[in-house]
Amino acid sequence: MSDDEKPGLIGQIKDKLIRSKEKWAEEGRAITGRPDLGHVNRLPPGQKLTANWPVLDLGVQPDVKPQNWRLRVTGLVENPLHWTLDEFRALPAFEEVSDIHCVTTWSRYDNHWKGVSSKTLLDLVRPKPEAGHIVFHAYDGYTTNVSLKVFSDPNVLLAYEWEGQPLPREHGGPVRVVIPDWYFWKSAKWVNRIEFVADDRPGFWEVRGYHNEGDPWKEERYG
Ligand SMILES: Nc1nc2c(c(=O)[nH]1)N[C@H]1C(S)=C(S)[C@@H](COP(=O)(O)O)O[C@H]1N2
Ligand SMILES: [Mo]
Repeated sequence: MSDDEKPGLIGQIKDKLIRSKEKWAEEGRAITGRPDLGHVNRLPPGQKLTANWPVLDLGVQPDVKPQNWRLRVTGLVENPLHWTLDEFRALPAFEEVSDIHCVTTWSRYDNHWKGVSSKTLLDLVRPKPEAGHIVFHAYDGYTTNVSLKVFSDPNVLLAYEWEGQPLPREHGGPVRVVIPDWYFWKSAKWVNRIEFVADDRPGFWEVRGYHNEGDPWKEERYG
């Protein structure tokens, strides 16, 4: 899918769903006011453990065929690169087990991911000194932002497998971002571009009442 096709998809998003999530943000829903800064528990405050894996999206699940998937790295890097899925899967693989915490209050433990670590990607593209932030762009028009520091965390990856299987389409396959230390809205599904920028640029939910960071241990849900 080319970038030109994206505005059509974003036009189809479920306005009602977005409105209700915005309303949650306005009302501060699910804030317990009991931060667990010491991480004595595994379950962050206000979260409920789930065994299944809920699907959340904007009402569109782009059908990106493996042969059509591309990932581009743009912006403030010394070495802008792009990969096909085969090329991406030929990069050094990184495997990781981590917990998911969604701002809508479900958490899921022990997800086995395989993909390319942010470290491998950063070593290849070499961010310029002025690059301080990252914007993820996805095939459905979704965007989300993190600092370069957060992206550099050793548990961050671009995942193409979950539990030993290709990442399912509804969960962002062929490739999604996984940032375990932040609420899951920061983990862009169907990622197709990683943009390095100097100044922070809030993404889709960040401009609709969600926190700019998203640390579940501090309940950074809405901001
Ligand atoms: N491209 C894209 N990525 C996205 C979203 C989205 O709508 N589009 N939703 C975010 C939100 S709000 C959540 S909670 C998680 C949900 O991931 P899951 O459906 O695999 O559970 O994806 C995040 N990444
Ligand atoms: Mo979410």
